[in-house]
Amino acid sequence: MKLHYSRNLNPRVAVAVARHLDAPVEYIRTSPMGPDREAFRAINPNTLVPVLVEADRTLWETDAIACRLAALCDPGFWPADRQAEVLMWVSWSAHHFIPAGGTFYFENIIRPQFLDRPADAAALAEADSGFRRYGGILDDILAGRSWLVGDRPTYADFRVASALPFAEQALLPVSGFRHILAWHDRLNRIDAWRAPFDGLD
Ligand SMILES: N[C@@H](CCC(=O)N[C@@H](CS)C(=O)NCC(=O)O)C(=O)O
Repeated sequence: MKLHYSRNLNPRVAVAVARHLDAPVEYIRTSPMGPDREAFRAINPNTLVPVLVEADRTLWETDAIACRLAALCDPGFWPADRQAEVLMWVSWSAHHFIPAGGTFYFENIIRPQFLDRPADAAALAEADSGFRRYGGILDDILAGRSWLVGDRPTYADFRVASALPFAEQALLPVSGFRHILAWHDRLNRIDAWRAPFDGLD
């Protein structure tokens, strides 16, 4: 199995999952929008990473890759009896929490590297309001539990936390959310989450 990745937000989650589950994957650092973009289109027509390539199937989308790796390596990471709850968090983060965090990530990390234009203040203001709203919901829930689903880390935790490793550089307004910060400290005790790219290209 080959996992094509870059060091950006979504592939970071996929690599963290693969390493956490000790999945037997070959890690291939890829620039899907770089010079090999046209060749990469055959692997993923979206020209984005991560992509998991197996002998008989190719999966793009971080969530699908995590689902597949959990099924192969540790079903408890996406537990069958709590599948809907994990999916609830995956969906909530995709539609609400990550778009807010992702705007900070894009405007404050990606844009200065690749785009010659100032940060979009209106987009950041909207993201700030979204991050505070949904962050408040997450913080309240985490006040009463260590992990989002059950009593061990699952993919729900990895997915909802996608933007948090970039909090400082992206200027995420996370400082008031003490339960989110404590939860992310717990996640950071997992080597694969804290340093997914250690030893990789
Ligand atoms: N919905 C996709 C989004 C994938 C995506 O946006 N990937 C970005 C990184 S976050 C990408 O490939 N950018 C080009 C690069 O990293 O070189 C997923 O969850 O996998």
